Amino acid sequence: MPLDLETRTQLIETIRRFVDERLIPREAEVADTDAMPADIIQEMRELGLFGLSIAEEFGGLGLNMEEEALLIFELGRAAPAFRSMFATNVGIGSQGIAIDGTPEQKAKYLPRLASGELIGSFALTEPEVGSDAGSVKTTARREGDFYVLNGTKRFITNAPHAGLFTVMARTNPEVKGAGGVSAFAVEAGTPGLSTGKPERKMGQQGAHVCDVIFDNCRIPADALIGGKEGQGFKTAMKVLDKGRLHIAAACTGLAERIIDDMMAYAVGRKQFGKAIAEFQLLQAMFADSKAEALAARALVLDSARRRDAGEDVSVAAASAKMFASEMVGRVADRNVQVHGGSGYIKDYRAEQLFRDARLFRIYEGTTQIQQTIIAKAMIAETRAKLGL
Ligand code: COS
Repeated sequence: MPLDLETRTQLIETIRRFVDERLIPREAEVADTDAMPADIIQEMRELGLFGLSIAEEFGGLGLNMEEEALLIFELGRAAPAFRSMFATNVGIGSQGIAIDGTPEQKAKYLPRLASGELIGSFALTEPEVGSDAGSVKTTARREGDFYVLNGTKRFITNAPHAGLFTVMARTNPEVKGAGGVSAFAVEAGTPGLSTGKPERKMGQQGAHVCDVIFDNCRIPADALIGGKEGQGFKTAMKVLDKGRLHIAAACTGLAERIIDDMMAYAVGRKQFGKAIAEFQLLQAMFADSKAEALAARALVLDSARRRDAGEDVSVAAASAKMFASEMVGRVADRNVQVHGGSGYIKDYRAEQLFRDARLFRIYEGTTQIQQTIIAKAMIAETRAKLGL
């Protein structure tokens, strides 16, 4: 059930205050220490952020996609590492189970994911399998009442903190493509599962990624998500459709924040005897940024409403993710330019947010993969229309 307008407005205002008063002031500390403060994680738990998208019957807030997007616009205004802390539980780390899990799997894991007691991670990418996600090489061999997992997953967000992994692995070696892949819910601490050293990254310090290694890792057969082999790739794609809308909302929120920073600097900074905001060459940057951020917001909300109405949003989600992530890249770049020399100096947030924003064009599907998804659907639709 959608929230009534008053509750929704209150929730947005609470989150906005949390972002302005608690998260933005801690950005430098998180970036410098590359760690998420325990008190902030606890406050995120208390606000219900880990369970935004998880149904109320499992202890989450049960928001629909439109409501989630509205909150992520706000949360996206803080440096992205903060959102990353709970976002895998809201999206890719829980939704495999929420969308395709058996009733037992949902009952077992969703309450602990919703409360933030358990951090969920999504393990699809491998050293040799990035964009070509249907080619996963990690194997899951059936042995009686168990599966035995072998392989390595790479760049897995929140893996160092995860208690539960959604793992895509090949159950049928005869089928080389997507149809041979199954999804599993694998608990951290299972013998044979280990995590690598956290990667050193370009940006988003405070958010952590590392390898996840399976070495004869035996898991019970009922860890197979949905209880059916060969469905794992489709589960992953459904999870990513939703995840891409979430990322597009995060990009939009970050762009809106950066625009505020850009304007505050431009109005305060004087050159040639007046505020640099008075110069028309900069005004073009402000106007382009504003119009593009408004367009992203509208696209995200329209796509989210379509998903809530039960439409297939693969193309809309790919379009929103592509547009919003490219847009925030341009906005972050203009902000560095407006800041001039200060834009290159660490004491200002412009350079950090520029580096932080860069990841959005890569993870949960690169811009080029989104283009492929959109174009492929357009061609298929046209062929069907023309009977070709
Ligand atoms: N929802 C449900 N099912 C989907 C789907 C979706 N969004 N997208 C594809 N499928 C289904 C297809 O219908 C097809 O089913 P059938 O075999 O029954 O016809 C199956 O999945 C295979 O689809 P397709 O042939 O399109 O797969 P491809 O191997 O061509 O791969 C891309 C498609 C490139 C889009 C996919 O591999 C992808 O998204 N790659 C990027 C992965 C990514 O985002 N990684 C980021 C890391 S995770 S944070």
